[in-house]
Amino acid sequence: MSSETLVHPAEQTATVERLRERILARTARVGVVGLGYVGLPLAVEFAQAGFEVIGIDVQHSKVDQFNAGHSYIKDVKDDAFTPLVKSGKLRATTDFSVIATLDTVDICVPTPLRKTKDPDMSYVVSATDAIAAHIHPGLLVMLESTTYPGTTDELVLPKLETSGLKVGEDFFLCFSPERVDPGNPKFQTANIPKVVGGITARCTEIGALFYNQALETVVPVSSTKVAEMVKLLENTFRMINIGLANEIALLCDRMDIDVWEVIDAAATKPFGFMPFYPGPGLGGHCIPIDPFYLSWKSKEAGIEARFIDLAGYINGRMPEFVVEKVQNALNNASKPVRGSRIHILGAAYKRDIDDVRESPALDIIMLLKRLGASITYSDPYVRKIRIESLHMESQELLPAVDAADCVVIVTDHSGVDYKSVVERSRMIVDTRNALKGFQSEKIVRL
Ligand code: SAJ
Repeated sequence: MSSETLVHPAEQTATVERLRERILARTARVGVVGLGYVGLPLAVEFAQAGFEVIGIDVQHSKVDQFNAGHSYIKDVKDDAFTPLVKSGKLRATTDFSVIATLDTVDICVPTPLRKTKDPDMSYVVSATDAIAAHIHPGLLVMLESTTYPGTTDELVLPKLETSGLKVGEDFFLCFSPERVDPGNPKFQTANIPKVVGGITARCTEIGALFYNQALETVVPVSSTKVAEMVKLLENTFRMINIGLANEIALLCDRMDIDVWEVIDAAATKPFGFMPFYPGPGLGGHCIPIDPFYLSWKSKEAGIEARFIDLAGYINGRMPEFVVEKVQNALNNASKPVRGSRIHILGAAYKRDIDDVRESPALDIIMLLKRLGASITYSDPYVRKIRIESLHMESQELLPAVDAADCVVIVTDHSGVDYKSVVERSRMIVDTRNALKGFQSEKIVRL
C-alpha cells in the first residue's frame, strides 16, 4: 500500500470541528424526532446530560403533554421529567423547521409491517424528508428505528444528499439501533450499550462521541449496515428460539410430556443453553415484526430466510393451539365452546406491562368469539381493549372467575391472586405456567 494512502486527510474541516466542540461542551442543540417509548427517554437522557433538547412529533397531544411536563411513557417518571421541562432544557414542537437550528437529530419513528408483511417505511421517509428540507452544514443525523440492512445508505442518505451537502464532510449520518425494553427494571436507555455505525468513519466517530455524552457504553461498528443487522439478529434470534420452544411444546403435548419441566431441567445446563418458553403466541412491537424486515430484505437479495418464515408460522399458530386446548378441556366436561363463558386472564402481550400490540390474547378472544363463546377478560394493566368492532372492559377478576366455565391464563402478570383463581375456577387453561407449583385436576397446561 503506497504511503499516501496511509495518510488520512489531515485537515479537520471547520464544520466537524465546531460540531465536535459543541458535543463535548454539551452546547450542541439536540433534536429527537418521534416522542414514543424510544424518543422520549432518549430526549430525557440528553437533557439530563446538560444538552438543550427539542423533541419533534406530529401528534399535538404528545407535544402538549410533553410541554406540560407530563411523561406519558411509564419508564420515565415525572419527578425526573418535569424539572427538565420546567428548566427549559427539554421542550417539544410539531414544527420540523426547528431542525435548521439543531446540531444533531435522532429519528425514533415507528417501522411497522404492512398486512402483507413487508416493511412500512412511511414514517422514516416523512421524517427524513423533513430533515432534508432543513438540513445544514454540521448536522449529525442518526436513524434509530429498527429496519432492514441498507435503509440508511439506500433510503435516508440519498434524500439528505439532495441538499448538495456531502456526507462525512458537511453532514454526518449514522444508524444506531434502539434497544429499549419497556418495563425492564434493570436496563433502561442510559445503561443499555449503544451500537452505532456511520456512513463514513468520521460519521461513526462523531456519532459515538455524541452518544458517549449521555449513555454509559457505546459500541462503534464499521458501517450503518452492520448496525442495522445487529438489531435484526438480536430480535430474530429471540423470535426463532421462541418458535423452537413453541414447537417443542407442540411435540410434548402430543407425547404427553411436561414441556415446562423439560425446559427447567434443560436450563440447569450451565453453558450452551438459554431457556425460552412456549406461550400463547408472539406479541409486541419488536419480536413479531423485526425479523420480517430481515426476511423481506433477504428475498430481495435472492435468499430465502426460511428459519424466520417457519418460526413465524409456528408462533402464529399458537393462538389456535390454545383455542384447541380450551375446546378439548370444555369437551372433557361435556361442554361445547358455543355458549360457554370463558374468562381470559391477561390481555397485555407480556407480563407486567400495559401494551396490547400484537398481543395473542386478542387473537384468542376473536377465535373463541367466532366459536360462539361468551368472553370476558381481566388485566390489571389493561383497562379496556378494542378488537375490530368489539369493545371490552377489564372485569373484576374473582367474580368473573366464579362465573366462568373456563379461565384461560394468557398473560402471567405478577401480583395476581392465582391461589384464589385455582380455588374458585371450574377449569383453567394455563398458557404461561403461571400456576407452576399448583396441582389440580382442573388445570390444563400448554
Ligand atoms: N415470549 C415467549 N417466550 C419467551 C419469551 C417471550 O412466548 O421465552 C413472548 C412474550 O410473551 C411476548 C413476545 O414473546 O409476547 C415478545 O416478548 P419479549 O420478551 O421479546 O419482549 P419484547 O417484545 O418487549 O422485546 C423486547 C425487545 N427489545 C428490543 O427490541 C429493544 C427484545 O430485544 C428484548 O430482548 C426483550 O424486550 C426482553 O428481553 O424483554
